[in-house]
Amino acid sequence: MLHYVTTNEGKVAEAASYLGESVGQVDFDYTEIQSDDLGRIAAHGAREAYRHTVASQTRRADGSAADVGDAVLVDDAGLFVDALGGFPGPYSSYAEDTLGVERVWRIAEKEENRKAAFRCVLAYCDGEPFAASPDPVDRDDRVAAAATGAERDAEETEPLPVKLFEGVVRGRLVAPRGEGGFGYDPIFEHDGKTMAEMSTEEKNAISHRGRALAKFGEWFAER
Ligand code: ITT
Repeated sequence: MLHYVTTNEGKVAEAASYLGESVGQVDFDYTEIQSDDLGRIAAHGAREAYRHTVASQTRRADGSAADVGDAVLVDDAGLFVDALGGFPGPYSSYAEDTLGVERVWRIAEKEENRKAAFRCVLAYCDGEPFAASPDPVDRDDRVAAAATGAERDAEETEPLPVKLFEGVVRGRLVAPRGEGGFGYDPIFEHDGKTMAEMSTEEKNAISHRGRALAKFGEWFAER
């Protein structure tokens, strides 16, 4: 059983559509450290989530008890607007909560260059080390822990390697269109359609998350 650790139902729907029924949501709000590197944020989250699952009985989306110690997958994503120096980037969730998607569009609308990228990093941890492969492994437990002031904890526990899978899609910002998807989907256009105008399958075929899931799925099948 693979635990998809997120508070965001939209992400789970996309992951389940890609990876099938073997994925269960763990609604665990891990600490998001401050960093401009999504990989570092996701890796820190995956360690915390893994330690959380081994320490406690977690629950699947359907309410049944999940096995303790199963693998976790954390998904950290963001919208990076070229003309705004990558903003909101790692602060996308904060910007959505405070400004709202419509106002992010209003800010971007003033710019001549409306190009943007969506990035997603999936961070996988099952407590075991990894063989060499093209996708990077984050072993920087102590540095990430120090950023949250949890240095002592990291020193007292075994460092946990975390495998990272990244996906990127480029597009441009437009006035909101479409009813599907979630988050910034209505203002992000790729190939003439906003992501909110795509079905889950269409979005997965080209999206940052779909691309990261494709890399992860191929690697996980061998694991
Ligand atoms: P978790 O951290 O619990 O997974 P979250 O929604 O806070 O949930 P992120 O920090 O990764 O997740 O999300 C950053 C923001 O980007 C947030 O406002 C999301 O709604 C948005 N977002 C992430 N993936 C997206 C996607 O595929 N399409 C549109 N918006 C997305």
